Amino acid sequence: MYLGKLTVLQFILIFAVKLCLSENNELGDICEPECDVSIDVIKHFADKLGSVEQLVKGIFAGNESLQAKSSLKMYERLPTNCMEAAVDTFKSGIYEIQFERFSETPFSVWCDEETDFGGWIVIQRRVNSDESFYRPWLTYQKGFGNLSANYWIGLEKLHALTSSCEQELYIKMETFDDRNYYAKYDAFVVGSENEDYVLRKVGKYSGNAGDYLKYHEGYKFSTYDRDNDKSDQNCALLLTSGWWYQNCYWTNLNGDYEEKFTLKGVTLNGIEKNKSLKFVQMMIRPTEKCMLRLSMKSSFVQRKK
Ligand SMILES: [Ca+2]
Repeated sequence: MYLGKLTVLQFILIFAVKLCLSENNELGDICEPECDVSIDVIKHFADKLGSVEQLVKGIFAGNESLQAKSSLKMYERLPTNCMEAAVDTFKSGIYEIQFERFSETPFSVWCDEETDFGGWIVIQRRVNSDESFYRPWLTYQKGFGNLSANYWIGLEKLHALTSSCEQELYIKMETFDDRNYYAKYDAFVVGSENEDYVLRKVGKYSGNAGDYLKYHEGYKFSTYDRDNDKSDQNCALLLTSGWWYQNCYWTNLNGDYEEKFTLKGVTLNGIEKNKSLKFVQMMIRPTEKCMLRLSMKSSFVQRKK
C-alpha cells in the first residue's frame, strides 16, 4: 500500500518537474512565467518523497520506530479517486473510495483503467435496455443501477466530486454498427442541490464526437417530476429521461435505450439523432492540479501532528 502512495508522490513530483523545467534550464532557473508551481513546492515534494522512502525501508527491514509508524498513518487515508484507488493494480473494476465532502462512509465506484491512461471514475454507463433511466428526481439524486452495467452515480455524489477539486470529463461512445467516438472536456462541474445540480461548467472540448455538451452548460438538471428546462414543454417527461435539458437537447445520454428509430434515444446529435448509441460511458478524473492539491493536503495533516 505504501509503495502505491509512493507512486502517487512520484507522479506528483514528475508532473511538477515536467511542468516547470525547460530542457536547458538548471534547477535554479525555474519557473517559466506561466508556471504556477513554485520551486519551493517541488523541493517540498522531493524532501517528502525521500523521507517516505526512508520510512518504508524501515518498515520492510522490521526496525520501524513508533515515530515512523505514526508518521505513516497520514498516508493511510482511503483513496478519494480512481487515480489513487487503482494505483497499485492498474486494472478496471470496483474500488472503495472515501470522499469526506460527500460522506465519511466509503462507497464503491467503478474505476476505468483502460481509457486514456486510466484513473477514471465511471459516473454513467449504458450497455442495454435492462435498466430504465426514466426516474424521478430523488432517484437521480441518490443514484441507481449496477456498477458493472447500466449505472448513474447520483447527483449528490457528482456535485461533491466535481465541486471541490478540478475534474476532467471523458465520454466514451459506440454505435450499433461499431463506430467509436469520444468527447473529452478539461473541466466538469455540477452545482449543488440548491442550484438544482446545474451543469455549472463544461471545459474545453477535444475528441471526434463533436462538442455537443456545451449546449447544456449553465442549465439545471431536470426530471419528469422537476421541470427545470428552458422549454415550454417538460423535456424529461417528453424524452423519458433525466438530464441538463435546455430546449431540449443536443446530448441525451440518459435517454431511452432503443436500437430502432426513436426521437428520445441515447444520443449525441453529432453522431446519430434518431437512433440510440449501443454503449455510453461518462467518466471523471482529477486534473493534475487537483492531484497536486490532494498531496499538499496530506502533508498539511502531517505537520499539524
Ligand atoms: Ca419546461
